[in-house]
Amino acid sequence: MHYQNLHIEHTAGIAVVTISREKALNALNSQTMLELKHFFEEEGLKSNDLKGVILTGAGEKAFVAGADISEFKDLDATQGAAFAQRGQDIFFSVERFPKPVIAAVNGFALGGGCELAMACHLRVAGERARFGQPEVNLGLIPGYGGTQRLVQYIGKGKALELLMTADMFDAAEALRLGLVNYVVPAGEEVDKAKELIEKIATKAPVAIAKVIESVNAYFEAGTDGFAREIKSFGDCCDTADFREGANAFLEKRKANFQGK
Ligand code: CO8
Repeated sequence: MHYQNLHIEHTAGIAVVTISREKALNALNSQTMLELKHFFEEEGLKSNDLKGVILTGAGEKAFVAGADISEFKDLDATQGAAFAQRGQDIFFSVERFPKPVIAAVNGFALGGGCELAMACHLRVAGERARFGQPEVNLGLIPGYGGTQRLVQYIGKGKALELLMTADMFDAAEALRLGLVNYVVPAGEEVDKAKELIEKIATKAPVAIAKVIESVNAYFEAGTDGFAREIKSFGDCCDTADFREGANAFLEKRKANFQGK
């Protein structure tokens, strides 16, 4: 696929995916959503050497300022629901990606932008990052999973307040609420995310994928997360990496994992 709105740079096994619509504060239009879908459902899954993905926004002002308002202002109920369904499906692909996906939040993360950051496994915020779910200002509610994932991260009471007041909050507050994992000086978001991916890359890749799958199972309607954990634990026992990890421990050496 020829990407128009994503700039993708691979360095040392890490894909830095930059959403690049700076003039519209990196708002997610349909083309950008298609490109995210292609990356997370096809291209990114094909690369065995990939250690992880970092999502960030072009420029210094915004991570992503939301879904592109100009595209959905005339939707009716059926079209709106289809729009939200498509977005949710793509964000599930991010959440279910088998390698770590980290949002490097370099500025505004509003509406669909906050929802995209929440679909990532971890979030590193720069000091200038600003978060919020302002949809009620537009007569809408979040449609890309925001009412669900905000509750998952910060709890029902505070999530309801932020969803109903549309208040923006800064990186320090996001850290206090448990929405982001780290706050770093502006400009250092991607470097911190790389450091985290490098650390995770020293672990057994199949086990990392199973951690992601098992944690996601907790939030899947109709799924018994404990049962999924048992199945995934068993799957890990069948891997060469488990033998290697256990032997390396007993032989007092560093494990050399092959991802098998
Ligand atoms: N969509 C389209 N364009 C945008 C968006 C957006 N979400 N955000 C900013 N822009 C554009 C502006 O229109 C402006 O364009 P132009 O220069 O052509 O006038 C440019 O980006 C710069 O923006 P501002 O001039 O407004 O910059 P400020 O520094 O004054 O303000 C803000 C920055 C506070 C971020 C402001 O731009 C803003 O409030 N943006 C909108 C934020 C918002 O409401 N986001 C939520 C959108 S709704 C959503 O995401 C729902 C997701 C689920 C959808 C489900 C489908 C139905």
